Amino acid sequence: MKLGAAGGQPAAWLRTVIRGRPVRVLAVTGVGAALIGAGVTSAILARPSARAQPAALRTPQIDLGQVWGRAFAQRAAQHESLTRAEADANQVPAGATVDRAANMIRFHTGNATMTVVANPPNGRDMAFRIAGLENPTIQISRGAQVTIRFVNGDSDSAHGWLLLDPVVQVGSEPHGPRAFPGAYAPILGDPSPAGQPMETIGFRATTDGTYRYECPVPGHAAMGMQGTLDVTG
Ligand SMILES: [Cu+2]
Repeated sequence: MKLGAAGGQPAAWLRTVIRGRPVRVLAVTGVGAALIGAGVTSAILARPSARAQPAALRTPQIDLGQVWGRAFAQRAAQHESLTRAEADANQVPAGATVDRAANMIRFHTGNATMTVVANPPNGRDMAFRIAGLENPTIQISRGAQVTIRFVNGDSDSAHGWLLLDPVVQVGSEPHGPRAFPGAYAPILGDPSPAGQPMETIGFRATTDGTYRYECPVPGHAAMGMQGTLDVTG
């Protein structure tokens, strides 16, 4: 890079002092500045206008779900066929009643076993399907042992399932600590020739409360992948 022609932008070396250290700053109009000092090599971006900013420096619009879908493909412990995943997504769990008008599932037994399918075909995008409902409210008795067969029914995006308590809103995203030990299905990637990735998890719902389940892939809860799980005595 020649002085005065940094990427076609006017440039000049400046001398200044940062935190007591003399440094040389290569100032490049409309792009940023590179700092070179004693033991310091770092880059600071100035605030060029969007028009002047080269495309490579603009904030990329990355869909982490798709990136992680590819990264986590082939890593699931279990798989099932897409046909089976679609059937599972609509299956009413044993020991439960479904109120479709209220979008609610109520378990009446001490063992609550259900299949949760993320983004199955022929359903609403960015939603969990359980017993034919999208993101239903799930009611469970205190002390119940909960078993969840979590299936990623998507063709090209990673998804997970996480139960939170309490819910803390960070920007547009709900977050918080895990509600109960084990109440987390790991992020599963894209399907493989073996089928849709699947993981079975279990936890005991020991404490009354209203908890929120969500997909932990950044942005997905805000796009709709969330619902409520109530534990009552
Ligand atoms: Cu997701």
